Amino acid sequence: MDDLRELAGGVRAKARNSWRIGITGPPGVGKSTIADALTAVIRERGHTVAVLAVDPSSPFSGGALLGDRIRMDRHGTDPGVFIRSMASRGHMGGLALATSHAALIMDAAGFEYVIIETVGVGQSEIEIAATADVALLALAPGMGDQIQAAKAGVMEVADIFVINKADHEGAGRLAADIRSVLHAGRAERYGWMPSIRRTVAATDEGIADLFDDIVAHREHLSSTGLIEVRRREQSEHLVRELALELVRSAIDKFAAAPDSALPALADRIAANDLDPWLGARLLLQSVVSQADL
Ligand SMILES: Nc1nc2c(ncn2[C@@H]2O[C@H](COP(=O)(O)OP(=O)(O)OP(=O)(O)O)[C@@H](O)[C@H]2O)c(=O)[nH]1
Ligand SMILES: [Mg+2]
Repeated sequence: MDDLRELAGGVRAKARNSWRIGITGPPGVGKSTIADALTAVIRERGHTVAVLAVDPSSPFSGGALLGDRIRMDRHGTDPGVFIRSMASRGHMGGLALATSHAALIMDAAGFEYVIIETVGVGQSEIEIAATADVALLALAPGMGDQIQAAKAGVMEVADIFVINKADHEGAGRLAADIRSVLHAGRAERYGWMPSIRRTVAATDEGIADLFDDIVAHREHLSSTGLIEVRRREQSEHLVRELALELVRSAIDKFAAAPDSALPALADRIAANDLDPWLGARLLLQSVVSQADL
């Protein structure tokens, strides 16, 4: 990821031309299948596309890579398609940095669309929405209760709800559940009422309509000028993540130094001689004053 950071630094001055489509959702809901089908539609419409599958839970790129490769096989020889899987756990800055750096490079390489798939665990759904120009939340029938329960945060950041596996029973009920949650809260995002689209990604059904939704959302952001607001918020998110990363690595460096004051601080905390919060403040002060930021 350090290489990625360096590489991304080199392309930063260039204007952004690509449109970032984030796809998130629970494991197995069909995100990779949607990405694959969407790639086919985007190619049919004459655009190039890069697909990044990010696995926030795995430090290895083994299994996910293989799975995604297999499913994306129909685009394997197409020079207008670029496909990569990456793992973000244990890497510098996690998902937000990994994806925004990778997306920046894809942009510089001239891809018109960049699809970023992340499995919805922990904070990753919010992260992906903060990085993407359009955030797709994929769900499948039978997950209605899950929506009611814990997904409020994610519901708020989705621009398009994709009800995939609409060939399974319960798609109508799920759509109704989503609608009721949307109506209960402040649903509009950047002046856009999230659309709800049913798909059977495995047979490409509904995917062309899904792309039309993506285009309509894009036109909305462009014509209202709200894209500028969104991009600024993306930058704000990114710079905060970067700052956190700088602090984290400065702390690591501080702790690893041979003359580190950390063991002495820890001894005092262990002996109840120092409040841990005060210790943390002292640590932060020392780190920031000494750090080569
Ligand atoms: N019946 C049905 N099956 C589907 C549909 N879309 C995908 N599948 C199947 O669902 C399974 C999971 O699909 P994936 O695309 O790998 O799902 P994913 O969300 O990317 O999974 P993770 O990346 O592991 O979280 C595969 O066996 C797909 O063939 C659909 O619309 N209908
Ligand atoms: Mg997948």
